[in-house]
Amino acid sequence: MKITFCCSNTNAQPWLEALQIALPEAQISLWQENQANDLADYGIVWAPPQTFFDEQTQLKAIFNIGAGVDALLKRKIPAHLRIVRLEDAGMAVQMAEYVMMAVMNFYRQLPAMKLHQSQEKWLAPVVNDRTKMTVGILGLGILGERVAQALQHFEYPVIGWSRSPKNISGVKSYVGPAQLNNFLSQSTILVCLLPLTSETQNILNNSNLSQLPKGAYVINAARGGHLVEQDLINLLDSQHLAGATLDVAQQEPLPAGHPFWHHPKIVLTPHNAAQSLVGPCVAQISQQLQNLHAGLKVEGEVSQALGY
Ligand code: NDP
Ligand code: OXD
Repeated sequence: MKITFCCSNTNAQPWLEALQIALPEAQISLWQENQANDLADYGIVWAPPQTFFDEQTQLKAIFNIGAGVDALLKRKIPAHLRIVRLEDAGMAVQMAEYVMMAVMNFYRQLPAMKLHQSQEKWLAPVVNDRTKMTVGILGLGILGERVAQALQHFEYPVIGWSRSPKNISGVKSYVGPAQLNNFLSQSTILVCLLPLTSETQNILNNSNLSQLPKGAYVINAARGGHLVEQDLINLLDSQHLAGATLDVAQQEPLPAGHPFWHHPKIVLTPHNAAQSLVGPCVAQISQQLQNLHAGLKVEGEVSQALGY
């Protein structure tokens, strides 16, 4: 079988080496433009250009080196082409860690303590009531569920919102647009772990964020396209929201002069909440690719219609 690897902004060498070890029978090569004669059966990709699809006309399936497929689905992709994304593959624990870092930073009031430190004050902030620190997770999928477990370990009340109902122990499930306001009005900390689709784009807007209780905290570790950035800034500046941790932005890297760089209530990280690590990702992709090739069940298939 022939596999072509096309990942922008990635050092391809460690991936190619690990893939060749995992799939010794396969001919694996780095995709290069204008080599339309070299047609592969499978693609392993991250944000490929449209030319990739225009030239690689014999592909049976593509494997996305990431959980989110929003960038991929911007391309014109033949409807028959099967698309497989990563499910967890070492990302869920990283995401749980990231969200816990942000939740604890807020709940344990680290910025206030840093300020006291700079003022040489040995002063403990008033303890927040944990039972009132309900964490609402938008998106109770692979990552959202793992995050819910981590939060429950530290006894935060957790609720979640998704398209279909969920049965996760201790997590109240809210479903669809009709239950969104009820869910938001109870979320003292809001965590976004939704895929970016036409339905979820701009979901973190003034109207929805205003439903959060006064003094709420927002964590967006999903996609920049979920957040209307100016609405967040207005709600932070008007004191409705206490702060935000953002791993993603509408434009990445964040452009020079963007208000997020220096906003005192925003913690910004460079889209590294959960990274695709070569070992676990290659293990999952090679297994799914072999399953698909053998006509067996494949996990992580993406619906082009739903957009995730
Ligand atoms: P999943 O597909 O497993 O979960 C998505 C969840 O969102 C599901 O619960 C789904 O509901 C819900 N959902 C989707 N559309 C809607 C909608 N219209 N209304 C309500 N709920 C909806 O994805 P993952 O958990 O694996 O990943 C989530 C996202 O996290 C990725 O798409 C990616 O954008 C982002 N990500 C960010 C990373 C980072 O480093 N910042 C790293 C990895 C991922 P249902 O279960 O009913 O289908
Ligand atoms: C992903 C990401 O979607 O890293 O996997 O953002």
